[in-house]
Amino acid sequence: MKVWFTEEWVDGFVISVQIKSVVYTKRTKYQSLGIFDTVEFGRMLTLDDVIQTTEKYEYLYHESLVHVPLFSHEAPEQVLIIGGGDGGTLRETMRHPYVKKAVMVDIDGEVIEASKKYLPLWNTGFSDPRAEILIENGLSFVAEASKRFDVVLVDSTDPEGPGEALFTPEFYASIAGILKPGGMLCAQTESPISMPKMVRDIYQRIAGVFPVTKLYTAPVPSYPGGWWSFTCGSFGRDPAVPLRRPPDSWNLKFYSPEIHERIFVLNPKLKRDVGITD
Ligand code: AG3
Repeated sequence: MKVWFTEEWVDGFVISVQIKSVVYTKRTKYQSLGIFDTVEFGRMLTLDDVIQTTEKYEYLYHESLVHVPLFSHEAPEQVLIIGGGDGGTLRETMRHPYVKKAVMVDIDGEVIEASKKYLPLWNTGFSDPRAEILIENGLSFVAEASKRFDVVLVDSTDPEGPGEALFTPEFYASIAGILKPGGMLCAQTESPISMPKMVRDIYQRIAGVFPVTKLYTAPVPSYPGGWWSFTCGSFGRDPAVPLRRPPDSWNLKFYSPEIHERIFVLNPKLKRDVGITD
């Protein structure tokens, strides 16, 4: 018998992933968590029946979210990660020798615990002495933080349930308030192909706060439409210009300085959909 996990991508269109075994499931205080071994994607984490990360394709998402801002910032020493409980964003962040401290704030400690136990590929950053893990509401954290950061990475779920607050204008304004001079925000901003209106709304909210706002995209076959967007905001620094290159020893699979420059090139329909005029 074949067992399938199904996520509804949009009305009338689902993706189904064949399950080999159920590794762990839990109803946490905030969401339902599932970890599965799958036939095609390897190990997979789901939250509220939405695919969050898969062994086969996580590099596309995490390398894109992290290395674009970290390589375009002059000296990213203090990094804040909001969300990212699986650890993939932290793992990529900790590769950077510039980083003196990375604070990761996730609302759901049970996602972190499960990831530490069952997601060996993603969890290597947790043990880094420069990493500080806080189980807290990200919205309140940024609203109340006294510390300032060079780069803020928002690695949230979709704007439904616990992730919803992490797409609000208030949240982006609070982030702007805790950035150091030259600082930069970079957030995952949903699917440009299957949710263009959502991407537009999020982009416009970030553009309402940051004078420099730039969207880039990467393929992620396990997310709706197979194509994902990220948006950076800054007060001057151009996130599209890499200042350093990763050493070969990192063995990255997607990111390179050449990719960095190209992923900011957007097709005409996407520009129109999102309201980008330049
Ligand atoms: N966070 C963004 C996942 C969004 C996926 N959406 C969906 N499948 N509808 C990923 C967390 C990885 N660190």
